[in-house]
Amino acid sequence: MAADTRTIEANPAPFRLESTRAALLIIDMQRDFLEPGGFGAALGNDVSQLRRAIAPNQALLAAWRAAGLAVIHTREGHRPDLADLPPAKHRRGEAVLRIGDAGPMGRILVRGEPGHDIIAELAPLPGEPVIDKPGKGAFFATDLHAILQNRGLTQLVVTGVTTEVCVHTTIREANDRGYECLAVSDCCASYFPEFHEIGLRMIAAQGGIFGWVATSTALIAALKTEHAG
Ligand code: C5J
Repeated sequence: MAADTRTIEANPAPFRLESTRAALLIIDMQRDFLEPGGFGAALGNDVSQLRRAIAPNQALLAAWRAAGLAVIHTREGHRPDLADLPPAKHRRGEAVLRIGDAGPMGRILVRGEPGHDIIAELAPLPGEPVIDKPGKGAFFATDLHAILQNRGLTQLVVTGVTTEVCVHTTIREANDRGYECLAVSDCCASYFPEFHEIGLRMIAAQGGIFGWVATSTALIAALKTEHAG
């Protein structure tokens, strides 16, 4: 792909997307978080709050793939023997179902189980790396940094769930590693709308302390623009 730069209308300032350096990083759009009967629902959450991000992600993913840019997906989950599950994470809360328990979509948040899969609407294509992460941040205990470095990818356009947990943790980790991060507001979601709003504001505050925030409309418009600028 020829290198080009596109300017995205964003907060706190325009974001200059460089096609050969940019990856779309889709965080944890998994059945366990987005569908009834999964981990999110077991924690007492209303999954419809997250499902509003599905259609914008589909539109962005289609435009991004059509432009020929890199796509990376992540999934939060654990080994079937739960050896990578910290006891503190396992014990936490008053959940009906805990990580590793059998639920309607298989064992909760366990790799290889149906609930751990990425939702069908955003299924990865062959060649798109899928990062399995045991924590909230996509850099912790994964090979994401190596994959990005090996491919010369230094800009991350981040979408997924949940805004204030895995999206935020990943953007903070990426920021400290020198990546430029753009969060796509309507392609992220939280079980708590107020956390979503504040989470996005925190990214762009203080001159973009963690990065930039843009809408999928602005991003898709720039991706469809013929000329660099
Ligand atoms: C959570 C995530 N919320 N993907 N995980 O437990 O944000």
